Amino acid sequence: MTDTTYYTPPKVWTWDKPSGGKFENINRPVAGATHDKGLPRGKHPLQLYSRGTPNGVKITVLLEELLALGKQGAEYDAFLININEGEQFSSGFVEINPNSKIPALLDVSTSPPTRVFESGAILLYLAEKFDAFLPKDLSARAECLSWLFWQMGAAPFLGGGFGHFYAYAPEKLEYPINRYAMEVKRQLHVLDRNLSSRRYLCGDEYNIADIANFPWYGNLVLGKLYSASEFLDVASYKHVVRWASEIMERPAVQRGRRVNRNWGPEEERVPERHDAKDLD
Ligand SMILES: N[C@@H](CCC(=O)N[C@@H](CS)C(=O)NCC(=O)O)C(=O)O
Repeated sequence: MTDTTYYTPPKVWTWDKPSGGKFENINRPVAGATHDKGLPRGKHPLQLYSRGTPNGVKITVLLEELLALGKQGAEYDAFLININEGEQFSSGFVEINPNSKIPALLDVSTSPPTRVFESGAILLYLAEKFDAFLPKDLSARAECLSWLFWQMGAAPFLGGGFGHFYAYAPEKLEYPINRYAMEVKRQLHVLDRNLSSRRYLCGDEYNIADIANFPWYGNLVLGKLYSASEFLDVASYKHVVRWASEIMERPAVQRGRRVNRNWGPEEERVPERHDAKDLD
């Protein structure tokens, strides 16, 4: 029998004590800005406000892929939003993302500037704007969007569920770890079965569905997320490992995954990117 602390919920929940765990100083039950501060602006058409987490990396990988294709309009400034310090609650950030989460994009090449929030919406916006990494054929496009939206719905169980209770919660509790380990293994099996007959998630072409899924499920099976490789037996999802290893080799992925990263080995950190040379 596991030792568990039982909790009897009160009639009405109130925010009366710190939640504990890694994110206790940023979690709040209310939305909106906590302080008045504008966002910085760089010189490029695209202004990205983000951090090098899996959701942030999706966008910097796509931008680096677009630049590698020669799409000059995809030049971008990537400003670091230090979410551990509450910078996602500044008035400037809330103006472009009322949900106060990275990543958020401002396209200043349109008049007026276009704000885009939610990483899936940003990937779709950029793919449509630059006519790349999104199939044109209606059926192929539907398959791509299905795997893109699958990721948006599935990954919170991996990050907010499994990752939170396995790696970040102040105590290890069997019930939530069990529940989310089960779901994450099921998701890995979904991907593995799909990739058993396809090179990429939607077929022969690499596109925004792969770019969205890679930083979560690719990093997980390559042992770069939550130190959970052994616990989840990630090596058994052979097709996912093969897919992730191939994507990891792409030069744009190698570049994009370093942007807005302000932790880890020095050579992998590029807290802000304002020029291609920042990554060379
Ligand atoms: N569904 C959102 C999720 C974004 C998200 O959860 N971002 C996290 C970092 S990966 C964040 O900004 N957390 C700060 C907070 O919750 O205050 C997306 O895909 O853009």
